[in-house]
Amino acid sequence: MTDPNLTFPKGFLFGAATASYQIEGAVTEDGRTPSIWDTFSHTPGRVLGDDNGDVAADHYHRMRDDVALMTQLGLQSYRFSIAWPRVQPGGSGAFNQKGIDFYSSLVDELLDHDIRPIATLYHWDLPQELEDRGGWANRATAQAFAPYAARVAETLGDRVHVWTTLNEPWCSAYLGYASGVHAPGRTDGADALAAVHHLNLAHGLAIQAIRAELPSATVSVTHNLHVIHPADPASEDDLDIVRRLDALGNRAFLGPELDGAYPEDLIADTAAVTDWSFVRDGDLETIHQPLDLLGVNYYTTSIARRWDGVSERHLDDGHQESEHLAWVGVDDVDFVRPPGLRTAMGWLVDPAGLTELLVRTSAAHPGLPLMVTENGAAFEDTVDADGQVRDDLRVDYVRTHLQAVKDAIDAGADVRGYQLWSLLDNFEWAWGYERRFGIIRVDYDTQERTLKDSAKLYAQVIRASA
Ligand code: IFM
Repeated sequence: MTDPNLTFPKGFLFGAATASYQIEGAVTEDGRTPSIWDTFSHTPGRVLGDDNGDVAADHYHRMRDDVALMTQLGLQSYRFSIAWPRVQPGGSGAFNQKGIDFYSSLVDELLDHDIRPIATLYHWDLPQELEDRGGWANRATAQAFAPYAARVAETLGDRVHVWTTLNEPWCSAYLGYASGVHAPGRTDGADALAAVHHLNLAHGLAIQAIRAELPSATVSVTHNLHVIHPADPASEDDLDIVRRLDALGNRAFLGPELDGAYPEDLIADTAAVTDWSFVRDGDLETIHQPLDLLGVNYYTTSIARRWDGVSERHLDDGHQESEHLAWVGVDDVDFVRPPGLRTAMGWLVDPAGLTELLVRTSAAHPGLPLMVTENGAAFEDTVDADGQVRDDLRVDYVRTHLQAVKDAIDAGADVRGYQLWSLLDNFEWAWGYERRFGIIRVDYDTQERTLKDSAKLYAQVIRASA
């Protein structure tokens, strides 16, 4: 049963989210060329079980059936990403009409079913050729992003309800170039900070390109904003660690994008790693584009303290362990593991953190609407003898996090929608197919889809709120 109080303001968009490499498969079809994730996942030892996205949830071939499932759930929006190497093989030069046609058909299919398309231009599948020329550590990658964005905007046009430039550039920069647990698997702090800047620059250039094509488009970016609390709120040391993590994790992106400047403390904290000379005159003006919406991805909260150099230390902030720290320059961080329910990712379940994040972000940026562009949980699902997936833990997770969104709205946050992660079980990056986030189960042997109980609960909430 849904809680009768769990109703949302008129116009609030309930949807679900996915990403190209995680669901599409068909990696060599119709002109698509390899991305950094094809290379990474085909490198032995990089992904759990040496899984890869070659087939994934086979969405490329099952797109219409998947849209039918969205319709069955009553989804009002669908957040998907566009694979750059499908649309522009190699990341520069000629565009690939067949790749473009796939996304064009998807958008039409969604609109035919009254589902609003929310399109993300970059959800981590960088064309391999661009990585071969330096990847996000190279300014040229940001410059290459603009013509790609322009072409997609021109083609999909005003059929797209919300445009998102980047998904979680924190992961692209720090997991890809510092800790190396994501593609391209590099481990150099200076490269990671250069990647932060070039991702920000790509965002600004893409917004300009979209607006040049579609002056009235709704444009946004999505961040996995971090909620990090000090282990001891009275400890200056712990508070300072949290400030440094916040600078790297949140303000390194929101600073230039929303306020037109990198935080001074970030530049000072990382002075031993880089002099930030990759920031050129005019870049901050390019990055600082007006936004219509800010996408917020939320899964968990963290607790951090300054490591005393003696006691047992945890470097696992919820992503895969690496001997190289994702948090560039915060060499004395210790992530504390408080008791409490954790998901299969090891992430603490903390719905109050979502309320806190939405209220805080909305208050800090008045006039900028927010959308929860991802929220969800991996749990170890089982299929019962009758074929049903009774994913009670995910049901609770979804219910309590929807309540958390409602609490944030009631406390004054301007939140316009909720895109549940994820529509389907999919390729969970370095964890392969081992971690299942879907509200729809995918049997990877047969590609059969089964609505889990969480999907049924979500459909009820949507119906009750409509
Ligand atoms: O699967 C990912 C997604 O691609 C980006 N945000 C977090 C999800 C769960 O880890």
